[in-house]
Amino acid sequence: MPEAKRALITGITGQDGSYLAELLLSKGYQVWGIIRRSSSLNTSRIEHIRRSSPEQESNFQLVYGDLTDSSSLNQILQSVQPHEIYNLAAQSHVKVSFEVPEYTADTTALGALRLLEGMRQLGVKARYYQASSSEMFGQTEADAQKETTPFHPRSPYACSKVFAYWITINYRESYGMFAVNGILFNHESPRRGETFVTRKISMAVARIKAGLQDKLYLGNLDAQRDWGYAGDYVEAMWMMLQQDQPEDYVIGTGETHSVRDFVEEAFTSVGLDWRDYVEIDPRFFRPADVEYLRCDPGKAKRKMGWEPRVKFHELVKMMVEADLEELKAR
Ligand code: NDP
Ligand code: GDR
Repeated sequence: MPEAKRALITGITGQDGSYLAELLLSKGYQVWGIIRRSSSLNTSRIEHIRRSSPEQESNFQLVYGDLTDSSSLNQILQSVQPHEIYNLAAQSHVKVSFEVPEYTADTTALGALRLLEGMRQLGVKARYYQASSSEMFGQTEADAQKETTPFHPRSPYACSKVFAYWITINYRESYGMFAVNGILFNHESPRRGETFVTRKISMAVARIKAGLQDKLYLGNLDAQRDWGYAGDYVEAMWMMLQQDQPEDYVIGTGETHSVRDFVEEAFTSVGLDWRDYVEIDPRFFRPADVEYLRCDPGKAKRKMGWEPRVKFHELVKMMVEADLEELKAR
């Protein structure tokens, strides 16, 4: 039997890391995930994998490390000798990046460099995926953003992602590495972090419906995003590393909706009028925001045959229903 492929995932405890781990295990990979020590449990999104079949469990290994600590990263690279590396770890919250800009750059920008340089120095010949972001387009003039659209980042987070994007290309061009950027537009799921706007809304709708909450406080309702489903997007990550040539791709649905649309759709799905519950709180505005994003995913469809399966309406429904179920299960 051929040796199983080994994949190393940074950010495995996050939304995308958990879906990607499931996908790779289903394809027969051995999955290694980097986790951080924390005072409270941070593995809730991957506990079900650890508790699944003995075979799956033996193909799933967690190791302690941190993107700010090259000694831990180098040790892991050397011992795991992965065939594929998915760099999903980041301080990923845009608003928080204004509060902790230096830490955000250390993890989100320099973290990518530490991995790439570790691979180079140790001679690790893995294929490398960099989790780049539509936030890099920022204040964009384009009606739909694609691989060639210029960047205008609007936050310390987005500036850090621009560095990580270019250093990935630089290592590809300088050292012939198979290193690619997936420029992913917003993608959500029932596992989305609770302080991102979609999950904040779906949880509030479920709690208001259950009589546990009266109001939902939000910031900018006019911002428009291209929202897709995380489960679809991790497939695109894997596909990018299976191509003959290392290339960068934008991944999104091609549709845009405002935060207000999301709110309306979510409240309507449980028979409520959002105007009775939503209040604006200036605390949730950012020093600079990204007002409009819409992906042109034409290249991903043409070259990889990737297409999103879940669109806006189903996504909102999926998230609200999951939060209603979670409340019932308590
Ligand atoms: P999450 O915020 O859910 O997960 C981030 C992960 O990174 C967590 O596992 C977190 O660990 C880990 N992490 C944070 N800092 C460090 C560090 N210093 N060292 C090691 N690990 C660290 O993000 P998502 O899953 O939503 O996103 C995955 C990646 O894709 C991120 O890089 C994000 O910026 C990017 N991205 C996300 C998009 C989206 O819409 N979701 C769109 C485009 C890009 P812990 O659990 O311990 O905090
Ligand atoms: P974003 O996602 O900044 O696009 O980054 P987020 O859900 O945080 O914000 C989307 C838009 O909603 C507006 N908004 C609010 N946002 C939050 N979090 N909380 C609120 O109360 C609120 N009210 C209005 C924001 O101003 C913004 O315009 C996400 C992250 O996953 C990044 O890591 C990723 O790179 C990008 O998506 C693509």
